[in-house]
Amino acid sequence: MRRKAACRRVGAAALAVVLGIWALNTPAQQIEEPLNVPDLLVYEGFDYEGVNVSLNGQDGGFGFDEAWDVGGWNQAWQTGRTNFNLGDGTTVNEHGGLEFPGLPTVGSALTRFGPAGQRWAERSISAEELADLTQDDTTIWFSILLGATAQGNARRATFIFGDNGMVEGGGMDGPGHGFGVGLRTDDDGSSGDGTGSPNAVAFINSESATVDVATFTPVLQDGGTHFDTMLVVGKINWKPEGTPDELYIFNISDVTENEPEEAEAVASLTADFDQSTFDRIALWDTGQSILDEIRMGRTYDSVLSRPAPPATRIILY
Ligand SMILES: [Ca+2]
Ligand SMILES: [Ca+2]
Repeated sequence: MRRKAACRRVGAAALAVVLGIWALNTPAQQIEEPLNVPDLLVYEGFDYEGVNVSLNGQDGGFGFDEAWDVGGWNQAWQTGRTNFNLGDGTTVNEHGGLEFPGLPTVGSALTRFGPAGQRWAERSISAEELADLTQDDTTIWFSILLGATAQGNARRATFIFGDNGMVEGGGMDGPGHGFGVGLRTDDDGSSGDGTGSPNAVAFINSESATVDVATFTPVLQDGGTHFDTMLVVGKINWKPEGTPDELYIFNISDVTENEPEEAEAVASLTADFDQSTFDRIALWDTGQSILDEIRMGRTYDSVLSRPAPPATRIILY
């Protein structure tokens, strides 16, 4: 019996080693169904065919019940773009997509050719996912890859989970509510240019945004068209009405590390929402910043598309 037990231990150890090697050596793109992890409810990787293709009417990803609805004027919001008015993109892959070490990604990203005009877009989330994303006394998470444009007068790209869309100037179309992240700053009621930092953004029964400027700014390499790609994660703690809901923004530098503590947030905001009205994600930009790999889920692991923390995997094996 002792020998059998020893064999089982050796076998388990060998299997753990093999699985560990597999986990270390398997490129994200080759993992089967990399996005199908527990508690990941909404995903948009901008996996669309073609070069310089309009986002309007595209309906990929999952967790939504409508296609993208795009407004604005001049330079279109497109996928499959690898050239920019500052030159060829320095941070995108051959599909025009952003990547981050260890994060599964697909296809292209969303961007524009330059700062002429502005664009906004929104997409409604399906009722089943909304029920899980808006419960009092729960925590939800989102993640997004951001490539801030090097062009200093156009760093305003914004992502919001809320109950209204954004329009001209990056405000909401009538008083709205939402939490999110943006490169924008606030400029006495209208958006201002940011430094490249991933700022916390909220619309609090307002047409204009409230912004908390982040303490982190990514690196802009010499000659870069965009700052180094940021993996930004948002944590939202929903509270019953009367108690402020909480938004924490994190800059993630290593996807293998444990869930960050709230004290590690680079920006945060609070607002007393009735989040049961939240029904969509909304985007806005005036520049050529790059947005990609939008995820929303019930856990930190889910918005990194990782099945469980490494420690948990070892116990299971
Ligand atoms: Ca992508
Ligand atoms: Ca609330």
